[in-house]
Amino acid sequence: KWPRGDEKTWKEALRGVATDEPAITKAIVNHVQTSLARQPHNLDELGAYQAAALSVRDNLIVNWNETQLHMTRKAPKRAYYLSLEFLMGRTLDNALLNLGLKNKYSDTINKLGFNLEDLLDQERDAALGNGGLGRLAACYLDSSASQELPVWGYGLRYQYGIFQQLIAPDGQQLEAPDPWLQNQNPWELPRLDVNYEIRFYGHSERLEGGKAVWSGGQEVLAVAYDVMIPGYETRNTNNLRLWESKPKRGFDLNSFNAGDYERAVESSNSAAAITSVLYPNDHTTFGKELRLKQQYFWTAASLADIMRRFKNLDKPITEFPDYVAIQLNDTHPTLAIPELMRILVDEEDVPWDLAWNITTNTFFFTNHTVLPEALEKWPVPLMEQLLPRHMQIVYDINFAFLQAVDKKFPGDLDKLNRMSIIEEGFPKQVRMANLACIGSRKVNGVAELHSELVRTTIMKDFVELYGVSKFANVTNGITPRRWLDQCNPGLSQLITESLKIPRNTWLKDLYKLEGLLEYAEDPAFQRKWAAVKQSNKQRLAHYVETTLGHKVNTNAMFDVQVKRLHEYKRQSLNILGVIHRYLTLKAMSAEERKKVNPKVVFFAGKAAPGYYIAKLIIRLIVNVARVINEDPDTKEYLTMFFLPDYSVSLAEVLIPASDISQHISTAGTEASGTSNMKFCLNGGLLVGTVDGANIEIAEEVGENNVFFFGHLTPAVEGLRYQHSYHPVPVEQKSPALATVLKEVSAGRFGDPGVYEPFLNTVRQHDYYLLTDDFESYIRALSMVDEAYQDRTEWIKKSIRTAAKMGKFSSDRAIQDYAQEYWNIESVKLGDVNGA
Ligand code: 6GP
Repeated sequence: KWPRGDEKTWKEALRGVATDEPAITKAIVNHVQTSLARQPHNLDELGAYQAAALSVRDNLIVNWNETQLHMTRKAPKRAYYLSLEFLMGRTLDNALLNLGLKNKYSDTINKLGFNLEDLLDQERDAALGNGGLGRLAACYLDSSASQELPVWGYGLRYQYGIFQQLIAPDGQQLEAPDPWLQNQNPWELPRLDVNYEIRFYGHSERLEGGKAVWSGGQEVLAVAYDVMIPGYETRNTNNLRLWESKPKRGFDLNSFNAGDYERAVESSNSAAAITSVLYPNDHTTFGKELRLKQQYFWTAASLADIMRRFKNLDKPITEFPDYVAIQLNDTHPTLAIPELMRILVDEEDVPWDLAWNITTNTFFFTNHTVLPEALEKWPVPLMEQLLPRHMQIVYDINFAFLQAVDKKFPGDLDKLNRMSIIEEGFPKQVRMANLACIGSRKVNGVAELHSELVRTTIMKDFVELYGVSKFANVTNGITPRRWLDQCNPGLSQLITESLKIPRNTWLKDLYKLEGLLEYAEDPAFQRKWAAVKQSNKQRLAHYVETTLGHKVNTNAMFDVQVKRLHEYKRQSLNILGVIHRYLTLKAMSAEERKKVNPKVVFFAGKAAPGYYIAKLIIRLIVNVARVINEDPDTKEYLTMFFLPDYSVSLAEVLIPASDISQHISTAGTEASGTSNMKFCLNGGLLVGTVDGANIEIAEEVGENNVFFFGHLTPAVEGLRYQHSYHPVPVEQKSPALATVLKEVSAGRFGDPGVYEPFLNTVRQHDYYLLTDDFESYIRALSMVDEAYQDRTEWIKKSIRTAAKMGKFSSDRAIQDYAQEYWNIESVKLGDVNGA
């Protein structure tokens, strides 16, 4: 029954999605005229981008709105992905491809006197993430929407995303703020009506039966901003809800009434500060109060929202886990566990044991690294002050938990100590990984090797307690829509033509790429394949020329390493390898050099602002590039570029252009890696260590198509022990490396002395095993050179690699989560063009 008014009047006026050119033109021009209040003669590219984006947004809103209504009616079980980071990148191109409107928009925009590609370049990246963990969350949202799964993301709407990286004249990284919201963000919908009050500080008074009352302190408001997540070729449009902090209206009435106006204003400032900035640290935690505030603010708002939605279903509270699954993206949202307990016990009057049962059937926990510096711990005194009720709940959880451990392993005090949520010491600390594990139904790592390391190292005791079935693996994936179709349209088209199936078929079932195998030997196909790579290399060369003012030899091999700067990722090994190559070239005669395979090496990546050694490595890269790019003896054979301000958008240009890319972490340290998958999907080959998802990539494409080197994971511990107790000088282990270090020390690349702190990490403890892996690394690079000489063989490898990437679609990963973890099913609204 029609809810109100005259059905016909409504229906005639309800706007559908604008899908034909006249409607699109009208929509764009309307936005120029009204939303932007501009005219054709003062419309610049930014304005034209905004008008186009607003018109696409209208389409998304229509679909989004229908999806939400449909989901509310169907009331399926839903999954929620709680992530402090969503590294979304740009939206317009992706939305047009998903809606199937790119060509029509391109034509329309031409007629309006602009070029779509130029407009796409006007968009600022939404860079609310640091690296792999945040980009994975973005790929998972894409796959969830594309597979019509009822999945929402919950995160924070930071005013400032990851910092903008500048390179100073001396080569150092500088950080500038990223005011990404400056020009308004067309992709979000402010929902000022959706808001929750979030409490901090105050005191908690225990009552009978495990309950308590938490009162006093400071309250701030969490306001929702909804970001529409379109699925590929479906009308299903999911939601990413980001919270912004605001002072609660009427702010601190007590100080206000006491005439202390300044204190009242102060509290409103601190409320806004909560969501002001993304912490730029990757894999490290600093125990900052504001970060803990962010974590609680976000988990409390998200849980309040989830609980409200559940209550609208009018089901008994015991059925909560039948309707709600919550994935914890690393330990950052772990406070959701005591928060759900607080809601159930204190607000819903659920007995403690039942509440614990509900909680432990709701949460799932993904670990993204075994590096010890990334395991979050919060000082008990800080938590007691900021979240007094949660601290009590954590103690209560821990008490019951330790009793259970003691029952199973009587008298094993060491075990109790290791497994306790509370770490003894001054101050005591709350171990978030232990809490996350204890409060979740399942724990997973992000690639086979990593999940095995989770089971045998950081979670060993927990595996003994709970049994191994709680600890599983979901190998990461990437969305082929952005990471092939969007970033490499030439290759996408070639694939569609060759497979003779519609583009949307293989983009939704990436295993279909295997059909390319039969063309690997076909010379005509090889030529086309190589031509696509060549034009992508030209696109990158053009980018380098316009940003750095340097010409790039596109006939050279393109060797790329792009990722966060971190000692464990060993950009250090790469730069020392480049220096070695340079010194070798210098020592050759002009005749000998002519036989050398020319190579261009690209680096990009940000270092955490406080990470001294990582920043020093950037400085070294930049300064080595200066020297070798100007050396007339060698520059024909070797050049190198550090591209500043790495981003999702820059990755979209770099990845399709690579012949070879480097994934060279110390074995056992890179949980998975996801750019390795992106490079391979675009026909780039890998040089890498036997680590993370490199291993599974090699399993798929065959070891002969991957250039592996270096020590294996089981050897790492022993080598580190050796470094500490029986050190062997670098000269003995690797004379080549010793020479490289000496040249850097001596000031060949500027400023003798500047790099000593970094060089000493290699000479002294060498925690990341550069000295152990250098020789085999150099050998692997020679094998790469050799393989590249036979261009036809290389192209075959490239084709075979891309063809075997089916497993690494994030659609597969999300199906795994949906079936094995969340127990949710897709709910179809309808495809883009039909009912
Ligand atoms: C990263 C891992 O280092 C990377 O190997 C993995 O591919 C990615 O997560 C996605 O799973 N971890 C982080 O970015 C991080 O901050 C706490 O971990």
